[in-house]
Formats: sequence, structure tokens, C-alpha cells
Amino acid sequence: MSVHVRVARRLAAAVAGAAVAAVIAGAGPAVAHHGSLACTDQCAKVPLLFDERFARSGTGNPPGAQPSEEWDGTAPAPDPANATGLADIREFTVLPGSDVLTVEITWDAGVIPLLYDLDLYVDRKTAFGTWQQVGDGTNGQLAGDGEANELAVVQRPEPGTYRTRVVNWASTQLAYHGLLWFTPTQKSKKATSGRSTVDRRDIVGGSKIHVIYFVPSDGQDNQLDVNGVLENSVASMNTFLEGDIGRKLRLDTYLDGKTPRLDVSFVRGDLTAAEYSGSGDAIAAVTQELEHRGWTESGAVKRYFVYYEGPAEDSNICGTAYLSITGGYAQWSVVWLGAAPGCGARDFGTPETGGGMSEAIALHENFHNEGMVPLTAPHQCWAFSFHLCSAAAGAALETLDPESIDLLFPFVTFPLRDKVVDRDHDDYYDHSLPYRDMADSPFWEG
Ligand SMILES: [Ca+2]
Ligand SMILES: [Ca+2]
Ligand SMILES: [Ca+2]
Repeated sequence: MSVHVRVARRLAAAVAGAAVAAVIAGAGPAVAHHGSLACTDQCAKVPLLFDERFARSGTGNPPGAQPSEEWDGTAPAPDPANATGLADIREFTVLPGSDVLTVEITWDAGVIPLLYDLDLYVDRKTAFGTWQQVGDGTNGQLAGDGEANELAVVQRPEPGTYRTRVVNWASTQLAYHGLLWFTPTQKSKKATSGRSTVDRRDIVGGSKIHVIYFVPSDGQDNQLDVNGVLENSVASMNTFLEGDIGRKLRLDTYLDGKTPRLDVSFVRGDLTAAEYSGSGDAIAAVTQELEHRGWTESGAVKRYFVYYEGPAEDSNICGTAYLSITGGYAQWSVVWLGAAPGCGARDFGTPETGGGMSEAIALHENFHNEGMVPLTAPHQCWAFSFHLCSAAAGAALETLDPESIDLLFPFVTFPLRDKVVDRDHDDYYDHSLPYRDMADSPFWEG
């Protein structure tokens, strides 16, 4: 990889900042420079995270997937000139039946993050017994600038013998942790309606939710926009909301004959999955592209739910949303369908089964777009701003935190059907405190 690209990616990573905390991106990529209302003035980028400490049964490898693999490795001594060719190598097998192979390494940047630049390569063994590189993650990390992780995406991996190669570009930190996982080939379901690449003409007024199925240029098109999966998924969110708070989100619909159906748009991205995740700020890369391509309705009247066929910049980011810290309406939220298996991003619900893990992610992000949870909320989670938890400032989160059933807990825990919107109604929904209330959102029906 050229120095130029390394520097560019390092700058992108610097703008993204720390992924595990809410990032105030006042001068970052979230600020539009072409008239968009997606995130005016100041906004925060807020991730919903996976951490196995908070995981519940039902999270893990999706049905039919080749099992994921984890390992601990030790990188060789630093080799900035790439002269020795040394690497920490681990072989593994790819079985038939996977659409995507994703590999990630993470490591400790050190107490004083200075030199911690490791790089990741993925090779496939050819019929001649030689190794061919099929993926890489080679962002720069230096002096606190850049997350201590690398992620590689291999689309439609041919079955066979593979290896990961971890090269020490310039790191005094040698120990790393590896994770690789597979997205199984999806069984194609019969299309329920025709595909649309544009926002169809609205048939109801008012503020509403618009769904976009976004596939990177090299990604597998699983037709979630036309096979009923996303339509059912969004319907199950409203089933949950009706049961919990007696409200429903207003959805962007169109007339299919005489039947109103969810208006889902299909967008094929300009970049590869590796390019979006390698940008170091995947939500900015995706949403800036969408804005340039004309997805620019006001955030006060249209909110975009993006279902993205690939991972974010870190495997443990299940969803990401923007949040306006000045009280306006942010517009963009993304469910990373290729996130690590523990996120459950493909655990879709239906009105019959109730909301699954995927809906717990999407609805959580929707509330962030509305400014939830304000920093003034009594159960504000100080280690993970704009979320709720019971831990006091500076304290670690308990795995049995009573707030873990709340929709706005900072880690994925339960499927949506087992969640609640604002436990005790004292933080963000139908509360009696003098600050913004999600109950007053213009996005509710009726
Ligand atoms: Ca690196
Ligand atoms: Ca529409
Ligand atoms: Ca509460």
C-alpha cells in the first residue's frame, strides 16, 4: 500500500476518533458542506456495541454459517522497511457456502499509544501451492492516531486453504487477538414486489421513516429490499412499539396496486466493503455518498434507516447513528449487517415472531437520531454518552445492569421483543422532566 493511501486513511481514522465512545464530530465528516440537513452544526456519532460480557443466548453464528474462529497471536519484531518478510501466520479452512469472510485483528495500543501499527493480510492457497493475497487491512496507527484494529473483507471466498498474515509495520505492541467469521449464502426468497432505486412518491404526509438497502460495489445482493425481510422487520418494530407504548412510527409507503407497502430503496455503493470499512469512518463514507447521490430530504421530515451489507470500521460496532447535540434532527442510522456474529444484525423479526436483535439495533439508532438520550437524563451512562446505564460516573458497567433491558443500553443484549422503551418513563419517553421527550416526536403516527 502506498504511503499516500496510508496517510489518507490515517487522517480518516483521526476524524473518526475513538469508536468506543461517542464522538463529538463538530468539524468532522458529519458536517455537511453541500446543503444537507443530515447533521447540521454539531453532531455526535454514536455506536451501538457488541461485548460478549453482555451477550445473551441467541447471539453468535447465524444459522447455517461456518463457525467463527478466534485466536491470540504474537506479531514479529517491528519491520518498518518491510525488509524481513516476517509475519505471524495462521492457516484456516474455508468451507463451501459462505458469501463473505471477514477477518479482524485487535490489539492494545499501549498505555501511552505511540508505535502500534500492525497490518493484516489474508491469502488463499492456489492450485499450484502458492499464496495469493485476497484481502487486507492496512490502516496507519501512530501516536494515538488510528484505532488499534485492522479489518479485512473477502467477498464470495472460494472454498480452500487460507491464512492470515499479521505484519508488524511499526509496533512495540506484539500481542494481538484475531477473529474471523462467515456470512452464510442466503437462501433466495421470492420477491414480493419490484425493486426501486429511488424514493417512490410518498402517499402519506408528515415525518416518516424511509428504508434503504445498501450493498457495496462488491457485496452480495441478498434482495432484502424485495424479499419481504426488511418490510417484515420494520413492521415488527411497530408491533413492539404498539405493545410497549401504544404508538407506531410513521413509515414511508407506496401503493402496490391498491395495497400500501413499505417503500424500500435499493442502492449499490460506489466503493467496496473493504473501502468503506477501511475508511476508518464507515457511516460517514456511506452517508456522504448517499447525500451526494441525492438523498437529501430534511431530517425533520424523513429519517433514513440504512441496512448495509458489510461491517463498520470495527467488528463490534453493530449499528451507528448520528445525533444532533444542538437539539435538531439527525437523519442517518446504519445497521451493519456484516458486523461480528454477536451483534445479531441479521436476526430479523416479523410481526408474528416479534422484533429480534436486528430490530433492537435499528430502533435504538432511530432514537439517537431524535437526540435520545439527552445528557440531562437521570440514568445517563457516562462511559457511553447518550445511552442509559446504572453505573455511576467512572464505574464499570455491571453485566446485570437493570438498564440492560432498556432500548438505549449501550450494548446489544436482548432482542427487541424483550426490551422496553424507557424503563419507568423517567429518562427519555413520556417523562416529566424539563427537556426533550421522545413522546413528542413528529415521527409517531396519529
Ligand atoms: Ca496498521
Ligand atoms: Ca417514498
Ligand atoms: Ca428510565
